[in-house]
Amino acid sequence: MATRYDSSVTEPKWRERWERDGIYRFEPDSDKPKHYAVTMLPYPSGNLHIGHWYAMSPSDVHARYMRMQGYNVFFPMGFDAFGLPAENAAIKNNLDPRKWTYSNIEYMRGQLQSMGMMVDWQQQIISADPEYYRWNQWFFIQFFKRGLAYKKFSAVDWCPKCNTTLAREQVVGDERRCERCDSLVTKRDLDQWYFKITSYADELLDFSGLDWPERITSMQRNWIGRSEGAEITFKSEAGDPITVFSTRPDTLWGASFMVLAPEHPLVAKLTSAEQKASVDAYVAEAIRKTEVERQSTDDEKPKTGVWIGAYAINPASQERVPIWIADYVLMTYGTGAIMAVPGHDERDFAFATTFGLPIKRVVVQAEQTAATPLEAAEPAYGTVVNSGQIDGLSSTDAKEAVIKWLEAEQLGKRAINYRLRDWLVSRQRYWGTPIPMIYCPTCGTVPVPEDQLPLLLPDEVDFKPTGESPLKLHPTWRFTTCPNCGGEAERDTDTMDTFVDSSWYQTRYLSPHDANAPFTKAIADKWLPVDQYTGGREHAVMHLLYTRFWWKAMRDMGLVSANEPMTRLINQGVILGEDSNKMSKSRGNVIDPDMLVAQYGADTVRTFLMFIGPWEQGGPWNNRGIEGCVRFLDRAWRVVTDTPQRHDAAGNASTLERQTHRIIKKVGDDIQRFAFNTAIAGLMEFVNELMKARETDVYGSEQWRKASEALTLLLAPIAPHIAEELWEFLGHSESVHLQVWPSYDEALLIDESIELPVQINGKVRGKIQVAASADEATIIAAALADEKIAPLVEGKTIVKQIVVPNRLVNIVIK
Ligand code: ANZ
Ligand code: ZN
Repeated sequence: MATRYDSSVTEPKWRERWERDGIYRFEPDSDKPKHYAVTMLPYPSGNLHIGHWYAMSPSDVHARYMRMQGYNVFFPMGFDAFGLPAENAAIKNNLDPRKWTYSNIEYMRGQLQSMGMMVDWQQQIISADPEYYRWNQWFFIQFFKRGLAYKKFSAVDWCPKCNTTLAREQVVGDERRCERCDSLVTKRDLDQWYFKITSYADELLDFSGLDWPERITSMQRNWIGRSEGAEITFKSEAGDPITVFSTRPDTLWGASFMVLAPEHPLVAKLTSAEQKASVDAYVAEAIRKTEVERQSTDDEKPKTGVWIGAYAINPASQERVPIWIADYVLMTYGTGAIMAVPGHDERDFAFATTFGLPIKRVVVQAEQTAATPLEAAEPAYGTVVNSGQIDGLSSTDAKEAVIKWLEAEQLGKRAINYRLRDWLVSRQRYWGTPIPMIYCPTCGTVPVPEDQLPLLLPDEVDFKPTGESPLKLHPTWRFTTCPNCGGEAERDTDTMDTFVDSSWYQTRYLSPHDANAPFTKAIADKWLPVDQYTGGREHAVMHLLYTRFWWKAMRDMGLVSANEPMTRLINQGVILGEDSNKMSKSRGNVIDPDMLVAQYGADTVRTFLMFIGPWEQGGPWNNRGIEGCVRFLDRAWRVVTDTPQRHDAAGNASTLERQTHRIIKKVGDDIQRFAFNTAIAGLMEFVNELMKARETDVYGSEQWRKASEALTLLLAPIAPHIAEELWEFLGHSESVHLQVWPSYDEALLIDESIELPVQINGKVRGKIQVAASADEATIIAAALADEKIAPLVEGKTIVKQIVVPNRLVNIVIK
């Protein structure tokens, strides 16, 4: 009889053995088919939380399963080590961000190792290592050379607390708060670097070949926001062309006024002397408001605006239309000017109503006529009216006709607009990758020569957030000579957005120490793209869009050949506190994984996390639930290792065989689709079946041995330590993690069938064949449908139906 299982002894023992034997070592050259699994790398905040466990350990289960399926699996891990928290800790506690980060990494690596993942730590990457960020700089320079990185002076979103610029994606909510610190975001004019993600906008809308969740692709689609329409040029009465973007060129005849964004460059020129004072006042006010305040489609919110004292000519109707400015028109979208069609656009309708401007119907529905009054804007497509030569066309056909006409008359052209903006990458902070650019008064912007990379971060800096990069305040760092002319020059003192680091890291894992290239081509050609990516869905529009952009840029540089970086993506849900609220220190509902591991062992924590519910949904933590998993693993342990008290009752080896084959199929299928909870539920049931079988003479038989081995193998991905211990107990010397996933026989999946006699009023009248596991309702239905029984009960009243399990069916009729 085996001793009780003690995770505190057994788990570290196996992890040491795995490490010693190198069973998880990356073998890029093996002949087996490759499977590259990546889970989003953690930020070294200092402590692993239960959310990390929830994201990573099930990913490890799938990776291990694929390995047992015969794949050469690579499942690496790293640290997303640059970023603001390190710098903020430095400011607050007077610590060196480097020390803070690297000591957190040391600690967290230990925590990660306690999970028992199949990670080869020799392949780890740390984005703050110069050997890593040097390639960020190299890519930056390649992007610059290819026109994918450019500098622009512009008003950018600025977090006054973090003292840095934010990418549009980092400004959250209607109130426009900083994603990190929740401060209200303001604007600032700065000279900034951008990556030209917009040049891939159309390609980024194409998700073909990707097995990604629909919610992620649709968020990306909305984020990119492609609108098809036309640019149409109106002319002011003085002859200045004013171009608008419209998705509804079919409504051109209904454009009864124009609206320019207050910042529009023509405002100053077109404004009349009489209107100048009120226009200036309005412009000053609008610039202070945030974009979202301005964009709000809230019906309650009154529309504001000012007539600028000028008119334009509608190029289709030749009508004279007044030109207004209003803050609901944004300078950052389209052309910053619109043709207002109040009959069919809600915002224009509200504006026209407020200011008494003409509202004209140019679209009708079936039950309407050209004279039907408009009570509100009617944005729906229909049939065109009151529009000269295009009257009678459907809105869709009219769009095409108007675009063709505009193009022929040189009054406009077909146009596509995107909501997507270029990726702002400059950050005025220290703890990031220095931007490898030099400004020479003679030669202009010159990249740092590639053989001088990495351009290292200086050690001694003052971190005080001043709004300027600490690199700029360093006494010497920024002063250099021009690589071109040798004259005095200055470095760019900003660092890169940390999303740069995570945009290509999956390629670096393959060859983390390559000193000649971002990754070793021969290995990358074989291993990329990533087959399975896992992580949180909060990364839908930043990381997951940036990494697709980066990949396409790498493809166009000839570095990779596939079109997408990660073929299959699965997002885990969120683990909530036991009170179903988000875990937070202030609520006191935070679950500490270290304590759980100390109390129950990693295998139990892994098992419970996967048992909580569908992985993609997440759910609340439950302290009672974990006890259930303790009992399950304990029973699994005992069923294999304990000798039963008695095992002399008659058992059925073929039933056990069927149960075994069925669970093999179920667990494999479930893990394959990341349905861990049902896989574990199935295993729990199987352990119960084994518990029963072991009290019978099946115990000790060949089939018994097969069933216990199958149980151990099926447990291996989920509870890798216990499975290893059981495997050894079963007499094997090679690791369970090097074994092949057990196979099943289709024929044995079909339920065993039994024969039941069917009585009518106590007399046997027939026999039926039903599945051994059939429930009562199925058995009765089969009995009533039987060709001998059916005619006997026809027209009679059934008084009672009795099923004696495994024995008989009795139907009492009158
Ligand atoms: C005339 C029109 C008639 C419009 C109609 C809509 C409905 P999406 O779909 O988001 O691309 N627009 C264009 N530029 C704008 C700007 N800078 N600020 C605010 N609004 C702007 O929206 C495109 C529509 O939004 C455009 O089509 C334009 O109004 C407005 F029945 O033109 B439309
Ligand atoms: Zn120069």
